[in-house]
Amino acid sequence: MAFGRSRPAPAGPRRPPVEPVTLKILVAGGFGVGKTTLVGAVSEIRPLRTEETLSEAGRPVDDVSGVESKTTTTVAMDFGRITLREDLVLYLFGTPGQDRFWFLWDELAQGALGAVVLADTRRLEDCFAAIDYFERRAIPFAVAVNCFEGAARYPDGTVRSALDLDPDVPLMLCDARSRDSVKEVLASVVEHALALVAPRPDALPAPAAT
Ligand SMILES: Nc1nc2c(ncn2[C@@H]2O[C@H](COP(=O)(O)OP(=O)(O)O)[C@@H](O)[C@H]2O)c(=O)[nH]1
Ligand SMILES: [Mg+2]
Repeated sequence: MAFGRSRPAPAGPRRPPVEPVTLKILVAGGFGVGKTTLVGAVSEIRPLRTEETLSEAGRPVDDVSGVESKTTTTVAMDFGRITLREDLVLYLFGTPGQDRFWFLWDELAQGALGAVVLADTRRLEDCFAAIDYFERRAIPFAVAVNCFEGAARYPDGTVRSALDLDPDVPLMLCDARSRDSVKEVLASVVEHALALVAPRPDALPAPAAT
């Protein structure tokens, strides 16, 4: 589950250095829902954006009729890092939005602890594909509704049933531009994912009676 190691955080005067655990979290959701914004809001490193220009390879699948001058397609991938706690560092990977980059999702999903699915209540259906993807692969995820101004607010139950979420999937509101808000979302994903992978104390056999 650990995705890599990073350098120990600087030690305090008396405390031994802490080697943080590093975990990989995916950030998914429809186009324009705020993935790049979310990664940028929390990342301690300048978010890396990989721009790939695919012209020949994309020609058969990119419908450029009417926009014949558009001979390139750009895919941007977001990557960032955040120290959630002294001993816990997250690497964030934004998933590409375009349908034909699903093969990249499989690469990105390797070793991921969990995922955030960003949703916009004005077009909830844009995140169905991401939810399906994580459900099928049993990758723990939380849904964060990015609260754009002007988007209607709905009760949790309404959003849950529209997305057909299992009751244990965390659902929260967030502002992808706010570091604190995004940190809360990430903490919730980590907590949810760890609860699923770690044996629960109440799942342990009861001690034998003496
Ligand atoms: N008002 C508002 N705008 C946002 C929020 N999150 C993202 N945006 C804007 O929405 C647009 C799309 O966001 P972006 O992060 O690029 O979406 P992506 O396609 O999922 O990466 C950008 O212009 C952002 O500035 C938000 O929480 N509130
Ligand atoms: Mg983006």
